[in-house]
Amino acid sequence: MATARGGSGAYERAYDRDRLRRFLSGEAVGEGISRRGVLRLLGAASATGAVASLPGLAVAGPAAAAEAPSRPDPPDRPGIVKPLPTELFTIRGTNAETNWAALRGTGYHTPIDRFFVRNHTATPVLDPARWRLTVWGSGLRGGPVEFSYADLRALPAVTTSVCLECAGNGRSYYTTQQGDAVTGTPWTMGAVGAARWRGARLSDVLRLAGLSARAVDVMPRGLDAAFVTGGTDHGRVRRPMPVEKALDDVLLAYEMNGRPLAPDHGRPVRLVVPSWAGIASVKWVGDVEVSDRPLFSPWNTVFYRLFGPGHPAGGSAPLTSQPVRSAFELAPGARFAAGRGHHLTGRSWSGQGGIRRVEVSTDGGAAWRPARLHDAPRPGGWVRWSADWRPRGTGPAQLLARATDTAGNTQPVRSVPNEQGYSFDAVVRHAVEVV
Ligand SMILES: Nc1nc2c(c(=O)[nH]1)N[C@H]1C(S)=C(S)[C@@H](COP(=O)(O)O)O[C@H]1N2
Ligand SMILES: [Mo]
Repeated sequence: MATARGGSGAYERAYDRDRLRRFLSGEAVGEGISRRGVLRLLGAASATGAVASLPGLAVAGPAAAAEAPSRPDPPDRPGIVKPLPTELFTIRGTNAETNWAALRGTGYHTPIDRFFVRNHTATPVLDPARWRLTVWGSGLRGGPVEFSYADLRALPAVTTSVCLECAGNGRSYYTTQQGDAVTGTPWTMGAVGAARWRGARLSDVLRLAGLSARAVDVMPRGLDAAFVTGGTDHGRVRRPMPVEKALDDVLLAYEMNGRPLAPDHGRPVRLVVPSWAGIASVKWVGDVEVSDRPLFSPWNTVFYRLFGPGHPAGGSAPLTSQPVRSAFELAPGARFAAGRGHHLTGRSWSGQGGIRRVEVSTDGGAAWRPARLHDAPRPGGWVRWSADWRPRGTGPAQLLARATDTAGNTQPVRSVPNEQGYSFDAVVRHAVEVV
């Protein structure tokens, strides 16, 4: 359902700016203390079990802990369940990046055997029959309410076809194309996929749980192990969103491409938050806090915001909708025979609208021509495109694709850098070899 203001990206951005201002000026939770102090506070709350002692979590918490041992992440064996053949994936720490060459000819939806996996820790293997979702917090009219897998399945089902993408997708190009120093998983452009998601509306669940008119924030939390990095225990993955977004188009998904969710993608239930950075789409969701005051977690304070010169002092508002991006369905350094006709294919997508135009350059960015679009522009989705190319001389060449979305955003030549390398939207210079 769309609320009066729901679905308005501008409203959400204004909301987040306001929330952040309140946070930084000490009006909200964590009053009078620094960002670092809030993190300590959050760490302490989860360590003392203040939250885990809620009735619903007494069941879900220990069961999840037993089923989700915190595994180390040797580079050859990340905590991912599905096979990761090298033709389909490039392993990056606990994550698996889709190889773009493996998407050629796969159709609109990314097959699950090649859908990227972004895990902060490791995939927990959860039993749908024992799983419970607990909805709780000051934004409800009453106490915590539990839902079983069967309860969710019994609610009206919604199917939606949308991209899921990591905010850090394309991060490595900050360094390789622009010379910027950034931290984080060095993805190329394969931390994105499109799937047909099916599930219950989060809005239906919130209403059944007794959503109050005072609710402002909704924070889902995963059942995977706590995320520990640099000696700090950040607790389990969780990130708040304004109640307007939660009531607008968010799903509690239990199916992906017509099958029950695979363990790596959130089995039994995950959030799907269309058009927003992937971190919003919490996997293995175990509880949802509904609050009458703004909520904070490391994932909307220290992570998933833009820091550095070129961004507001103290950092940007928490990231929400994704930028415009494009990729060729090609391996890096792919080889093409000179003097022959080649059919170049790729995809473009944006979190701010459908894709209405894609241009391709096969000479490093000097000349551009329109690509043929094979899908209609659709918010949250991507378009497949193609262009023909008959290279003449041999040697290295650069292929570029530049997309424009229905909101008028066009991919720039250079992305404004940020310390953690999010939101890379510049045109990628894809190096190939003509032989
Ligand atoms: N519980 C939990 N949810 C999570 C994550 C995680 O590590 N734990 N990673 C997030 C991030 S950063 C992304 S980009 C997406 C990735 O979803 P996928 O692995 O299904 O592709 O899940 C999000 N949800
Ligand atoms: Mo992500």
